[in-house]
Amino acid sequence: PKEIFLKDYKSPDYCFDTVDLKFSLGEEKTIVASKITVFPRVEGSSSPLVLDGVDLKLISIKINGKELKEGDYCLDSRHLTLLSPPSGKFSLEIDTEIQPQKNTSLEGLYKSSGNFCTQCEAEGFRKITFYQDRPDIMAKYTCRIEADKSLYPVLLSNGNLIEQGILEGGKHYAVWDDPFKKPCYLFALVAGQLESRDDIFVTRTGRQVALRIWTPAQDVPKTAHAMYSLKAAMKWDEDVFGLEYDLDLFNIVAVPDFNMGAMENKSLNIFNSKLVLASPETASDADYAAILGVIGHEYFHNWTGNRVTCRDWFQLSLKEGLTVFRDQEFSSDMGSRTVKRIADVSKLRTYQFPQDAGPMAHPVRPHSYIKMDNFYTVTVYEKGAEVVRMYKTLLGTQGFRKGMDLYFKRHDGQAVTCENFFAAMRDANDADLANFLLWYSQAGTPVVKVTSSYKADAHTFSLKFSQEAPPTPGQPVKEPMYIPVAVGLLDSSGKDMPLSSLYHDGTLQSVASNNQPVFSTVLRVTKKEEEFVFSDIFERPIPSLLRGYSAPIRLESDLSDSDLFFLLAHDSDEFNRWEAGQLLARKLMLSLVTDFQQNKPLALNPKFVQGLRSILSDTSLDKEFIAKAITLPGEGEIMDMMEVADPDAVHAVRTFIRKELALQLKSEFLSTVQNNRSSEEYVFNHPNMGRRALKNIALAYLASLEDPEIMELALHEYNTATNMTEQFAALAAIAQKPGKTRDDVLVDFYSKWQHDFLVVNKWFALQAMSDIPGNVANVRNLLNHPAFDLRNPNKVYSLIGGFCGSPVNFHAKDGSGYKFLGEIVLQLDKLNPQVASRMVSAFSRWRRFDESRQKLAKAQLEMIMSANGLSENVFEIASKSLA
Ligand code: BAL
Ligand code: ZN
Repeated sequence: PKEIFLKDYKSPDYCFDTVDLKFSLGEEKTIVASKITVFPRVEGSSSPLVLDGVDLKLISIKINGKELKEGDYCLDSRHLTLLSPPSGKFSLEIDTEIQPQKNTSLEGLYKSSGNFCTQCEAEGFRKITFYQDRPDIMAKYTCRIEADKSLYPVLLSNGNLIEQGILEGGKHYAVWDDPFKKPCYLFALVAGQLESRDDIFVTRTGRQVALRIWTPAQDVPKTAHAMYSLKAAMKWDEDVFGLEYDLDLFNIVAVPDFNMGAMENKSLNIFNSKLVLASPETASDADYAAILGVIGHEYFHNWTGNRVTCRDWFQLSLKEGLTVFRDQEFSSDMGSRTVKRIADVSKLRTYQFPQDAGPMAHPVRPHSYIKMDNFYTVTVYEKGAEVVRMYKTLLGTQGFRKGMDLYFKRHDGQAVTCENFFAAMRDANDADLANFLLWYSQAGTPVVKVTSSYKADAHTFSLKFSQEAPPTPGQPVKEPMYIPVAVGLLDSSGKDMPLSSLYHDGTLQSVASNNQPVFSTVLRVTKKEEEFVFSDIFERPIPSLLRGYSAPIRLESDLSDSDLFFLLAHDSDEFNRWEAGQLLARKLMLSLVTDFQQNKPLALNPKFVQGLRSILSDTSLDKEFIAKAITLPGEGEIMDMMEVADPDAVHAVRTFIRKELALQLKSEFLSTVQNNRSSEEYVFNHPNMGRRALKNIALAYLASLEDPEIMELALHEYNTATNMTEQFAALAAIAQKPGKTRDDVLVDFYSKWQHDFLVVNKWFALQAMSDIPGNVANVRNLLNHPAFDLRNPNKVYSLIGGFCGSPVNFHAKDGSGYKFLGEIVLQLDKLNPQVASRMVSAFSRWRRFDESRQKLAKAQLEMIMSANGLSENVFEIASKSLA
């Protein structure tokens, strides 16, 4: 397989102006006729025109109406090359045949539940027709769709419907015209038996936009929340960024078979059903929140992605990091900012930090790839969003908005790079952002160490920073990064001290704003070692560092446990209150892991229990915040901090702490469950979600006890729940303990919900993630369950992905988990390489484990690498993991 490098980027020799597509959709074959106006980018040049094309049957090619003969072109399994095209503008017509009904890769045109749909990003358009399949080729499209009317009554594509009618033989047609230039990855087509929920959004300039969400008829009632989310997103983008929707129609289609979460095709977003369909009985609060965020995300792409797109795929974070940042802000504004920030930072730590520390580590803008699909990663998305957030932290809300405005003013209708975004932010604010661009090119999570000292006689408080970015594949040595560190100083009563000035680089600088002291300031840490000294500090403060998690780094400070308990109780930055609790929990867990490994008895620090008890009983706190604050760091996060990851020890310790907390806080947890029941109808809002989250975590703690009364309580909650959030939480609580009750309730849940594939996926995931010893056998059995299907990505993510997320069973000492995954990856690779490569990623950190596990995991990777006909997707991940 061939590696593609950013440094080799070249502008295309040919541009496309207009693209007219005609699809004749059929059961046996589909004919795609394309007519493209082509012109050389440099006038007079007549180099060969190379078109991408995979799994296509070429029927004919014409240039300016004249059919080409063999010898005028070259065809191989990936390209169609026109050897000597005309030197000026010309028309290129190509007819191809494809078989969407056989396409299990779910890229290009394929069938899902009998309907036709497309997924073209990143490089799926080349499975539809021969084309220059790269994002810097932007053209205006029309699309004519012809299909059987009774089988496919709804025919959709991008833009406006300009014509439709009846054809002979029971067929009909529709013609769509998209007035905006777009790259082919934003092309979309849907044809099928669908019905819509319709609504209208009136833009701030008074235009009426028709909104339609399409699903099979029986699911239309489950689209109310998606419609609410869409309208909220449209309004939010106007209010916050001044961005208005630009067409008179916006369509969303939900399909059950989809590799990703959703896709932002111009005016025809296609979604994984999981991220559209919700009802209180079938979807949890987490599902509702995900729908809000992803509907927002895809809508926001209309400006950040579609109107301004990427020059090449290396720039993916230009649109994804920015759009994730935008959806995070949207969700924050719609709910609790602190809780959303905690959730986003937890996600970064759980998934991105390990990637950044492993063999697949890559910069936010990767330098190379074999398969672009492998780079839709937490680094490009979530770390990319943190990079965008740092611009806002450095430039302020208004400065950031000025940068965004300039970005659109300069680049609307263009395919651009991360430097263009940086330049817009810098120029709009006349800012010195120094070497900030290193965030795009250096991989690895920087480690920042900070030590503090107070001089009572001089009234100064010093923070000394040192930073180190760890080596990553291909980048042994790193330069110091530009790191914004938001800081506040707490006095002995727990209040923020006023900050007015500090010494830095030998000068006294003001940190006041309009001559008024501030209570939090952003230090710009840019050197390998650097000191900031606050003046006029009249008592020893306790510093609150990296407030709001102002940079994606690992911070190591000299704060003592008692400082952390103080911050947990008092910090005005709620994120850092949570963070202080997490730091204490991490320290505690790591020290108990050592005790466990040395066969010492485990004991819980009473101060830790007391800290959690105070949080749990603090009625002034937001309930969702409390739920987050009493959640222990995940097992993966703790393993990540160990020299040699020990999944058994970490699991034993986390289980011990949970159980001990449940014993010692039993009465608090019991009253939390009782006081947070509700007889009201389900409402998706922050207070109600907080109530449910708190009740559910209390129940989960209690269920770790061997206590028949608690089992009764959990059963009661399961039987009386009126929404999926509480029903599923009760099921999960019961399922913690193997036995008849667990088995019966799992059977009951399936029989209740077997008609709803999204709920059944939750049932698969719950069993797959179980820490019950030897669970691999149960997961193997579930592969044969009638509701399971290896061809459906959601089912694979639930069952196989869920299993890999259970450290004790996936990393079982006997290698049974690794063997299972090895077998599945090979089966999946034949059906859907993108999904297979996501699954094989679970092996990538095999070197973190003990020798015996290393040997077993490595053997599976080698077995995969030796398989015949391995996809490039799996090859890239497996080979880089072994390198
Ligand atoms: N562009 C792929 C799906 C998404 O990130 O929106
Ligand atoms: Zn996106």
